[in-house]
Amino acid sequence: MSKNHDLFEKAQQVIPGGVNSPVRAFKGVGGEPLFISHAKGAEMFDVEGNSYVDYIGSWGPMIAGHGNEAVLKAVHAAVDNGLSFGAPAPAEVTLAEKICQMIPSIDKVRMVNSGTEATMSAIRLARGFTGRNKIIKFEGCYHGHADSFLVKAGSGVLTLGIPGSPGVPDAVADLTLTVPFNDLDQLSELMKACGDDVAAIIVEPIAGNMNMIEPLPGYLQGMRDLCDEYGSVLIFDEVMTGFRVALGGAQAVYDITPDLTTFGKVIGGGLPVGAFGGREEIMNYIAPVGPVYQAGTLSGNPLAMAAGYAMMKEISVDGFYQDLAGKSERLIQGLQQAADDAGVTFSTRFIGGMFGLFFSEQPANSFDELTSEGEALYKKFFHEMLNRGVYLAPSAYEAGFISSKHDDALIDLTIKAAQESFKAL
Ligand code: KE4
Repeated sequence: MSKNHDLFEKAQQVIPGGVNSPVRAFKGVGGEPLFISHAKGAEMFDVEGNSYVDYIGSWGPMIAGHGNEAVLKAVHAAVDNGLSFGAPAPAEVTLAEKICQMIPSIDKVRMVNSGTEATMSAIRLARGFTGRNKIIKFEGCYHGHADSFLVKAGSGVLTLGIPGSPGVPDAVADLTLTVPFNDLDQLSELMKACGDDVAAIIVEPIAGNMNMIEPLPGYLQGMRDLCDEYGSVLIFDEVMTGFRVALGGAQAVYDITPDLTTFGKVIGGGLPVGAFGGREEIMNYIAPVGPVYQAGTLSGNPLAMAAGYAMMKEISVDGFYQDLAGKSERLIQGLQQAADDAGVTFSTRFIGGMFGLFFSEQPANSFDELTSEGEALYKKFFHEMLNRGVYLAPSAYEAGFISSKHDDALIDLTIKAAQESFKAL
C-alpha cells in the first residue's frame, strides 16, 4: 500500500481518527486524508511528493503564503532568545499595540492560544460584565468547540452531522439560544422575548463555517441596534474573517462596531494565537484588573507574538488586499466560466481572500439553503480537483482561502483542473 495509507493506519492506532482536528479527516468528502510533508508559498507537498495548489492555507492563517520569509525570519530570531518565559515580554506589547491600532473598536486586547479560547473567554467576559447567562448564536455558525457553542454549530460539527455534541450538559446547552443566520425578524422576536436575559449575541459577521454566507443588507446593523436596545454585548467572532476579508476585518467591510471581537488564525502567522478585545469598559472586567478570570500558560508566547507581528506587517503593506481580491476574482471568474462551459449549475462569492463555492443557481443566504444535492456534487468535485493537484476544503461546509502567493500560473492551473473536473461530474 501507499506511504500515505500506511501513515494513516499508524496514525489511527494512536490518535483518534488519525487526526488532531476532525475536519482534517476527509469525513466530509470521503477517502483518506493526505499527510503533508512541507509547504511553501501557495503549495503543499504530501509525503509521497505530490504537489497541490492550497486553498485551505491552514484554514486561514497562511494569507501571506506558507513559509513566508518575513514570518520565518522573525521566528528564527525569537527562538534564540528562549521559547517561553511565563512572564510579560516586549513582543506581547508590540502585537497588542498593532492590533489596537488596526481595529478601531479595540481599546484593549488579551492574547490566548486558539480561536476557541478567544470566543470562550469573550462569552465569559460578556456574562460577567452583564450579570446575565443566556447567549444567542446562529445556526451553522461555528465559534470553536467550547461547550456553549456546540449547539447547531457549523464547520466540523456540520461536516460530521453531529446535531450538537454528546458531553455538553443540557444545563449548559439550554443557555445557548439559536436562530437562523440572516433572519432579523426571528432574532428580533427572540430578543423581545428574552433580551433582558441575554448577555451576548455572538456572530460570524460573514459566516465561513457553513460554506461562505454574507450578511444580508441591514442584518448586522439590526443586530447592533438590538444589542443597544437590550444591553447585550455584541461579539463579532472574526477568528476567520479578521485580517482575511479586509485589513480591518468584516467590521470594516460593513462599518459596524462590535463591543468585543475575537481573533485567531492570521494573527498568529501560523503559530497558536487567539485574541479577544474591545471596549476598555468591558475589557477591564478581565483579571487581574477585573473579576472575570481568564488565564493561559503560553498566552502571549514570544515566538507566536513574533510570528503574529511579522504577519501584521506583511498584510499592512499598501495594496495587499486589493491584490488579494484581484486573485480571488480571477479564480472565481475562471471557476464560474468552467462550470458554465460544462453545463454545471454552480455559483460563487468572495470577499477579500475568502471565497465560497456553491453547486446551486445562487450562493446560499442561510444554512437551510445549503442542499444535500449540492454537498454530494461538491464531494465529487473535491476529489476530481485533488487528483489534478488542487487542494480545496475537504468539506462543503467550509470556505476557501487564497494567499498573496497564489500567482496567475497557479490560479490558471486551478481553472484548467476545474474545466476538466466539472466535465467529469
Ligand atoms: P480554533 O480553536 O480552531 O483556533 O478556532 C475556532 C474557531 C472560532 N471561530 C471561527 C469563526 C472559526 O472558524 C474557528 C475555527 N475554524 C475551523 C475551520 N472552519 C478550524 C479548522 C478545524 O477545526 O480544524
